[in-house]
Amino acid sequence: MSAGSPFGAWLESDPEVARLIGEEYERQVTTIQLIASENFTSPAVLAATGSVLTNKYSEGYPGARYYGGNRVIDEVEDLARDRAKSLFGAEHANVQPHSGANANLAAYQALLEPGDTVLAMRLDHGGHLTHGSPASITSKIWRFVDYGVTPASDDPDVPGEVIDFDQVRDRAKSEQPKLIVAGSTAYSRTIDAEPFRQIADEVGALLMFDAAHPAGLIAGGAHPNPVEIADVVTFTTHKTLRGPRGGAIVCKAEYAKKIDSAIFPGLQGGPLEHVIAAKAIAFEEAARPEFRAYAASVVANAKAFATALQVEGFRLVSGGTDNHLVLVDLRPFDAKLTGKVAQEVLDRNGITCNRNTIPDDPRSPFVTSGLRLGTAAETTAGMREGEMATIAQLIGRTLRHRDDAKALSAVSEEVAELCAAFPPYPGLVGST
Ligand code: DSN
Repeated sequence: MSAGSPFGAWLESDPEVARLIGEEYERQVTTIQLIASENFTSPAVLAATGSVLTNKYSEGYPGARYYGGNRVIDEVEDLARDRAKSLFGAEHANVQPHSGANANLAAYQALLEPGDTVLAMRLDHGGHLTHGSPASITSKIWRFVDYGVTPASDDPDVPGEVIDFDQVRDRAKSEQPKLIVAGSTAYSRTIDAEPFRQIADEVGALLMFDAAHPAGLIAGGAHPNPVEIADVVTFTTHKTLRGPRGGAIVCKAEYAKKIDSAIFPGLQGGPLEHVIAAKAIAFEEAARPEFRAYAASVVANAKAFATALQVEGFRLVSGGTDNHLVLVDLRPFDAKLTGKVAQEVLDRNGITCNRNTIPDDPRSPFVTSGLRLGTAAETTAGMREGEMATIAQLIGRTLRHRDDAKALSAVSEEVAELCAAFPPYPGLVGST
């Protein structure tokens, strides 16, 4: 095992895997993590995901399992469900989805019949694969129609590249969807559930809010809570919520039975109770006052980052951010620079992020003209607005001097110094 890994002697029986985990640990703590859907979970969450709960089969739900020996597991899952309900003010919670994609699939399965129409955000305007991408099974089972964002605007009084609610209403009226999906995977503005609810009510549709990205901001009071407004809210537990990798669903009591049946036996088999225990820990952590401060810092950092990126000459989709991410349009910075090349150059120099399509991107989703950058992980590591300005400068220098080995070497050194000053796991043995 690498000297830098804090994950102990149990892995020594498999040196190959131990080495890889150690190397990944080193990568995470010595490079800057800007992927908007990632975070650093707490040591307690790491411990629960590595616990003996992984040994247990518990198909079913607390009090109604298909296997014996679930007395303790029932308590674990009940605790996680109760904490999720309390955190989001929900009537019902299902903590079994293995991922956000599964949570979305289950919600569709619970609320729709095959062939029903769903109105959701366009993928290239910020929607998710499970919002009806032709590549996703969702589009093979249900009929998806889409809405997008308004055109870019130079007029400060006309907000550009924000959800076009006139289009949402027009599409809802003409397509008569059974379900409207609010929520996105690459949208840097607040998503208010209220106007979606109004439109859904006008056309007699149900409303689902995909809160995969803002779940932690919602828990921490830095984004409006859609739970009382939407019929069903799906989310992931590993992004801004800072828990283990996984999904969850909260909903009104009237949909509880359908949602539960859609997850099991509809979509999944045995739940991952070690992950559910870790979700319970994350829900408790997110209810603490310090998590409110964290959520506020994530947003403040993203705003500072946005300003500093603009100083570097980058155009931001919608002109800025209200949440944990910014979407950079690289074309005004350098018309020849694609998202793919930018991601690769940054990666080689210790800055981890992902390429992303921008609205109406002329390039393919594999190449793209944009980068998506998020502040959730490095805020957990303790970075604040000053460090965000430094990272924006490092990004600008890396991409401007991407063929200059000396300039890139200087960037890599500064990245290493910055990461050494903000270790995400300072209490763990072997961490830097
Ligand atoms: N891949 C997730 C994200 O990065 O937003 C969504 O599935």
